[in-house]
Order: sequence, then C-alpha cells, then structure tokens
Amino acid sequence: MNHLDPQRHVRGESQYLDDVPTQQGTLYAAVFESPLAHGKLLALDLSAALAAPGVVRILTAEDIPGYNQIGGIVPDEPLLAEGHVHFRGQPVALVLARTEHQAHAALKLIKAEIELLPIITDPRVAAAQGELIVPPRTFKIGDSAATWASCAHVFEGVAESGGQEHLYIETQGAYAFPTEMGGVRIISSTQGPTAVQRHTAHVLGLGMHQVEVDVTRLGGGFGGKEDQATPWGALAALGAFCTKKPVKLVLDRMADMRMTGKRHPYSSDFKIGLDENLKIVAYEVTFFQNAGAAADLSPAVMERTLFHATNAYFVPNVTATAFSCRTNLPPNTAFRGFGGPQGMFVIESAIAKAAEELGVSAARIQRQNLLRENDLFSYRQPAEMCHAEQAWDTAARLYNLCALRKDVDQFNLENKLFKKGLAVMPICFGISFTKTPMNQTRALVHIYSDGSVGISTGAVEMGQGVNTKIAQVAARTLGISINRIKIETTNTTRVANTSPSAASATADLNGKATEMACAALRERLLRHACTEYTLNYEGLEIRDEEVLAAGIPAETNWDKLVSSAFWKRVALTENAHYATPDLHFDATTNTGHPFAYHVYGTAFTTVTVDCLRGTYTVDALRIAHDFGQSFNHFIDRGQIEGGAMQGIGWMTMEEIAYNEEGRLLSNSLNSYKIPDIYAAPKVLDVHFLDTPGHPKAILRSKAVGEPPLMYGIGTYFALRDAVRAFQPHTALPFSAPMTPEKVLMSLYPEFVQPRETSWDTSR
Ligand code: LUZ
Ligand code: MOS
Repeated sequence: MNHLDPQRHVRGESQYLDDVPTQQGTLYAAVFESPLAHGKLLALDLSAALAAPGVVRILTAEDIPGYNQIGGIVPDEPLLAEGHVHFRGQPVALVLARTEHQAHAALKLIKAEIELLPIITDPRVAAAQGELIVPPRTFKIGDSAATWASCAHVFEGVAESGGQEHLYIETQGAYAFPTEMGGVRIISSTQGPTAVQRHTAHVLGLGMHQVEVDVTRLGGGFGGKEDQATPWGALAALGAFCTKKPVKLVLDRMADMRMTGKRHPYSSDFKIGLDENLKIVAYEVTFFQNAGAAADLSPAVMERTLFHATNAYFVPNVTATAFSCRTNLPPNTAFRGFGGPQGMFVIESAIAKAAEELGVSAARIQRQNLLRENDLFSYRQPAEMCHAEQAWDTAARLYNLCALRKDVDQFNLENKLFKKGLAVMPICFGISFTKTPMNQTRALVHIYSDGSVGISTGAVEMGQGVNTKIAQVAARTLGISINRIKIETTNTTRVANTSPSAASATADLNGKATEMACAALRERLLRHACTEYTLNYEGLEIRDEEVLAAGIPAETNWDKLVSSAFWKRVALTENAHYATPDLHFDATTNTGHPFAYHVYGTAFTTVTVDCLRGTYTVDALRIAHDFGQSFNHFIDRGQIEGGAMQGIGWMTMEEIAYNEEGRLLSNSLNSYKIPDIYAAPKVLDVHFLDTPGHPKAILRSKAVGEPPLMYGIGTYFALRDAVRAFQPHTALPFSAPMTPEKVLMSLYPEFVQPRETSWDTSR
C-alpha cells in the first residue's frame, strides 16, 4: 500500500488553499505589522492608506465585534494590537483591497506612532526580571540534592539550542466567506480547524455553530499551524464579517518568517552525577525557554521538555525545572517534538561532558543507563513494553557499532585534515497529548447506497499520509478495496470539537475512531445479510468485494449487500467517538500516566569534517526504529527520513538570528539555510525493529511523526566527536546548531576573538 496523494501532487492536481477558485468580489487582505519589538502604540494614521487605489477598508482592534483575544492556554494575545506592541511583526491592522498588490502597496502608507519600550530577547534576562509566561514547573523523583556527595563523578555545564523555522512549503493563509445569518465559512491552512473555529467565533462574538472551518490539506505544518494558523483565519473572517465579501489572506514567505513563531530556543543548566560503574545517579536541569511575547503553546511545550528531560535513560534522582520566559519576539510555538528535543539535547550534552571528562566513550554511559521494563520516569509512569535496549542492541549488531568506531578511529589516525566522528542517539518519546482531555476524536462514516464510502474525521492531512492510513484502516475493517473509500475534507461542521493534528497522535486517535465506526457498520451489514439469507451471522466475515462468507449467494457482493441494506432501511452511517483509555495526569504533583505508550529507537551517525574549511558531510545515519506493526512501510519510512533530516537541519545549519532590537535577521532563504539533498546523509538505513507494537496504537502500528526528529541530535555529537579528534583541547560549548562557522572556530580556537566564543543562540 502506497501513499494515496503523491501521484496527484506530482501532477499538480492536489488542491491547496491557494488553488481554491477565487470567488467574484473577493477582497485581498494584507497585514500591517508592528515595526518595533516593544512599545506603546500612541497613534495610527490610516488616512493615506485609505485613500490609496483599490483600498476598501482598514480594520483595527476597534472593529472587532467580539473579544480581541486569540490566546489558547493563557489569554494574553490580542488578534490586533491594542495599546501596546510586544514584538516586531505583531499584527496591528488589516488592509482590505481589490487586489493583492493594492493591499500590499497600501501597507507602506500606514504610519504608526510608537513610544519605544525596553526590549528583551534573552530568556535568562527575562527570567531575572520576573517576565514569566506561567509559574515555573518542577518534575522531581528521588532526591538529587542528597545524592551529590555520594556520586563518584559530578559534572555541570550549560547547553544552548536554537530555534527553528517551520518552513512549510505552503505559507500561512485563509480564505473566508460570509454566510447567511451573519456567519462565516473559512478555508484554512491549519492543523487545528477547531482552534480556528473557536477563536474566530470569539473574535466575532458568534457561537461556534456560526463558524465553519474546512481543510483539504496542508503543504506542511510541522507544528507551525497547530496554533498559529488561527490569527490568519480569524483575520480573514473578520474581513469577511465586516465587509460581507469573501476575503483572502495569504502570507508571503518573508512575512511568514517575520510574523510567526518558531521552535523555542532554550538555554539550560545541567548537573549530572555518576557512580563508579557509570550509572547515572542524579540529574538536575534548569531550562530557560524563550517563549516570545505571548504564551501560545509555550507552557505545554515546556511541560513536554520536562517529560523528556531524561530521554531514554533511567535516572533514579531527577530534579528538572523549567521557566517559560517572556521576550519581545514572535510567540514561539509547536514544532515537531514540541520541546522534547530541547530537553533531550541537554541530557545528551551532560552525558557527552561526563564522557569527555572521564575519557570514556559516551556510548558506554548511554548504553549503561537505558530504560528497562517498568523503570519509572520522573512523572511516575513506568516504561512498559520498553524497547530501549532492544533498539540499541539490534542496531549495534546490525550496523556493527564496534567496527564503525574502529573505522572512525583508524581514519582519524591516518588523516590530518579530515576527521570523522561518530555518535549514538537513543530516543524515547511519549505518545499522547500531555493534556489528557485532548486525547479524543470522532469519525463520521457514510456508506452511500452504491457501496462507496466517505469518511470524515478530525485528522488533517499535511503530507504525513494520515489520509492513506485512515483509508487503510477503513478498508481492512469493512473488508473492501481502498478504491471505494474517500477521505473527506476536515470540516468542523461534520466532525466537531477536534484536537489539532499534532502530538504524533493523529493516526492513532482518528484511526481508532474510524475503526470503531467501520466495525459497527460491518456488524450491522453482517446481521442484515444473515437475516436476508437466514444464516447465523456468528463467525462470518465480509472479505473484500467477494461474496460474503459461506452460505451467502455468490451474486451478493458488497454493492448488492449495501443496496439491499439501504432498501431494508438499515442505517448506513455511523459516528464513533474515541478517547484514549487509562490516561491521567495531575499537574499539581506532576505525576500520573500521561502517555498511551512510548516509542523507542537508536541511531548511529557518522560525519566527516573538513578541518581546513570547517565544512562537513553526514556520511551515514543508521537507525533501528520501533514502529510496532507497521502497516504502511512507505509512509513510515518517509516519516523517519524526513524527521531525521529536519533534526539534522536543526542541529547543524538552521540558525535563527534576531538582533537586539528583536528584528529577524535570518528573514529569507538567503540567510536561513535548511538541509537540501546535499546535506542528506550519504547512507540512510532504517531498520524496522521486530516489536509487537501497542494495543493503543492503530492496528498496533506505533506513532511515527515526531520521534525521528530526535535522531538528528546525534549529528551534533558526531560533529563534536570529529572536532575533538582534530583539536582535543578546544573549549567546546554545548551550543546548537553546530554550523560550519562554529566548527571552524572550534578547530582553531587560537584564532578566535574572545567575544566570538560566546555562542548564545538562545535569543
Ligand atoms: N500539542 C499539544 C502537541 O497541544 N500537546 C502535546 O502534548 C503535543 N505534543 C507534541 C506535539 N504537539
Ligand atoms: Mo505538532 S509539534 O505535533 O503540531
């Protein structure tokens, strides 16, 4: 079974937001954004812009009929600035014009008078000033403070990881239409149709039933459209509501990069204690998350950092504290991994530091401390059906870890100006929304009287292949060919109150609901068949389009069965509700059972550094991954390859730069580099581990969206390994991304000016 979409994609037939035929009378919207990162909004002069050709209207906060608020977790984010501006790129006004060009031209005529206020871009500075989004959180197990004295080895350090631009190929946008009785219909490029619906209803002062949101597919989301598709949907809807005309709002690439939040940069302090056998006894970590100017999803991202602070290791004494720090940058948001990678980078740094100081290989410490069955995480959930050691050991055998290490060391003995490096990256990622109530969804399945099947769920297709997986689940459950099944658009009127397609959980949640609905229909059809043919329905199976099992006349195929059921007035529609069972979490004690299960795997990364230039190649990425019982190897392998590449980009070349005025310097693809085919590992092996999967995973096929991103973290440590082979005495801060510039400076520390050794990428 292949992915259903690519054929249409390569022919250009797939419909994205911008392919929706334009309705007559459509107005085009452009957003006037704050030119300063922090200030008091004294006056806004719209007169020249209003007089510009084609301009129909300009909307500001005053035009909002409901609540000027789009904050999800914390109500701290106006849709349009009111009184103050808190980051460069913050929407202040919406220009509506007859053409896109006219709308953009008018932006330049708007004058904002802003009294500049102090700008903070550094999370530690924000924390020192008490600028926190929410109170800090601490996950604690055992008593780390009491163990330091008895540890054989204790190491402390600082680790910094940078932000990451989502760079979905399709930029943010929405197209809104006024509907009768004063409602709106929004076509939105969102991972969270319900979020767009809820906030738009709030902004317009309507009930949610007056706002319909429809999504066909996205050209990528990666978390960037989990929360941050909302402002554009709500703004387009505000335009449509106020003018009674269709309004289209699509951000161009540079506006998208300027105005939207990214992966959170983190600056962290760690302290790790080991015994003589290299067992990790204690780990303390403090995370300073750069949240940007509003909460957005930052508190949830911060929480997931705490959940994954010990990655795939068992540590009996853990104290992990996180601060979500308010800075004058665009609010940072969900990005594949959702804070998990940031947490894992720090413990991997702590282990690397210990290994380097002790003169042992990091792999020895890592292997020694992998999770085993029933080990407790700091939040007290046990590791059940744990495959951490199996993943490591299988990879070590399959790819011959000892030989890989020997080859690298031998190469480094024989070569002066090229050095190789090797790193092992085990991963462990919890599957479920950490906010338990979000783990629910519904599927609406219609069998039409001709035997064709239409399925609506809360799942948004964004290239990850969820529609294919849901169609496979339905085909299997109903026992029919996938060609009879259509996955409908994701629509808030058909399936309500959905969670965003996020947290790697979309196929599990929506697949389970689909399976339930299809199983109910199948049962009903079987009962009908048995009444028709006076059979005993126990033990019968509908198999593909073949005749129903033994005893049912050969001419009775699926079409006839459905048709006869219809004429006998049997219900051919089913709506199923699925809520992941047995989840609970107490956010006051930070304990419970928040995850349905965990996903495990191990990756080996080898790199070669050109020690004259500081450039490097990733020679090989070899992965053993716990897919459970994968029922679509193409999609699942694609997720691993894409995720790992995205992780490599985050760790090596993707460098977000803001200046001290909070202006984005890496504001286009000229100055922000993402991995291309040349940056891909020359060898990329993915081994499907033989694991039973998990009953809470769809058809026992485990979630695969986010976990592979974390394999990219190994690239950072492999580069570090290579640099140290050339320059054993370099003082190497733990600072990602490891750009060629940083590699070069590490190779030749004697040429580096003191100020250049501060590699603070956390801003
Ligand atoms: N979104 C969210 C997520 O709202 N909660 C989560 O736990 C989560 N995890 C990963 C990615 N997105
Ligand atoms: Mo996500 S980071 O699962 O939207």
